[in-house]
Amino acid sequence: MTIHAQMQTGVTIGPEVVFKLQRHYKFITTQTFIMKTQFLRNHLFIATTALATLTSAWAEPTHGITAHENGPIDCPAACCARGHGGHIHDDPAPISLMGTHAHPKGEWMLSYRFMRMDMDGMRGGSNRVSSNEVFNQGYTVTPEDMTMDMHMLGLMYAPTDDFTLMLMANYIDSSMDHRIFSQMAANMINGGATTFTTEASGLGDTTLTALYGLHPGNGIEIIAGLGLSLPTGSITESDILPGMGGPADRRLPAAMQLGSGTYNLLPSVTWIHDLAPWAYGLQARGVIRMEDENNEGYRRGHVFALTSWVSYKLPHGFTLTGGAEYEKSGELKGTQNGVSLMGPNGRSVTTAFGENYGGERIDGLLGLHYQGSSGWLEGHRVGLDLRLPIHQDLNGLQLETDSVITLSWQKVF
Ligand SMILES: [Cu+2]
Repeated sequence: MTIHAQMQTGVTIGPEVVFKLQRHYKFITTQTFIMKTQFLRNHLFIATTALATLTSAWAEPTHGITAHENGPIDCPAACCARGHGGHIHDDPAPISLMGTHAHPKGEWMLSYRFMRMDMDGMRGGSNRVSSNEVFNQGYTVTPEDMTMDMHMLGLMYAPTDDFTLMLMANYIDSSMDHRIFSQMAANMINGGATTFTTEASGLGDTTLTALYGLHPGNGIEIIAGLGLSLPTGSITESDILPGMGGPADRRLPAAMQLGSGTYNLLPSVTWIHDLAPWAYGLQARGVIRMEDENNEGYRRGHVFALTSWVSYKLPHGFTLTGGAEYEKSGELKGTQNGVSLMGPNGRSVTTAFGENYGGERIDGLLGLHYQGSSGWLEGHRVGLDLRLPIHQDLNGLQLETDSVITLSWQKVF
């Protein structure tokens, strides 16, 4: 769709003008964005460190004497939620994390999350690289930026006091901007336009998770989760792409596909220590691909993530959260069916190659959520969560992530 518009514009006012306008606009937005994120990143890091230090200093002296706001400190999830007319058991975890609470028997919860991920500029390992540096490594096309929006609809139900089931469906909407290495190559494969955009949208993979909650007392809660990810997201999305003979409808690389194409196992363990008004927690989780390859000849890498956070309960139902997350993911294995590996400069696009997937990253998390306890707000929980990168060491050449924003709404029935 977008490429049609660009090409039509290109014919009217010339591709060079369009290209210059785009570069100019991108330069300005990139400069302001870098300034903004750098500022936020520094402050987020300081805030997180300060919170963590304060909490560890606080933890021991208050242990066992602080009254839980919703009851005694060793009150299990079941009694808290029941005793207070069905609001969500006080979940102090950042709202972008899943599987951080269980429900009492017979309780339902509906949730909606909106996530926007912004990526701008390429990275090789932990260093930023320019488009020209990508071309110098033999690629014909480089991604320059990407936006991914994800709408997540979740349903939780507890058949017993120990087990909670969670179903989650996603709708994904992605857009990626690219640049071709030279005008001559653009003439050969893209009708003369040196930039193009690809888009894909639709249902993502669906997950079904069982959570088992343990309450050993003293405000400690342990939740073990085991999920199964079903390959409901399409991996055969296409868009107008450059290639020999000019732009045509062609298969998109895995980075733009909506699903993984494989059945994945999602184990997780969450440990929360609630010392109201403070709480802190740890979550370890993974994505294990249960097949060697999907129907299109590849599989994405396994993922391991570890998140630690602290939260502080403010008056009037507000909770502030801060933390850090480490994530490691593997390369993409196999060869993507229908995705060309060759171009006029040698290789096609970075996303066609499995070595340009996965890597290690550390992100800072900062969030605020609000839990309604009376009137029409009773039982509603809304929140905002911001993730900013502290460290990224990506495999091969990939777009770096600049920010992830999550908005969330939850309601218990
Ligand atoms: Cu829930």
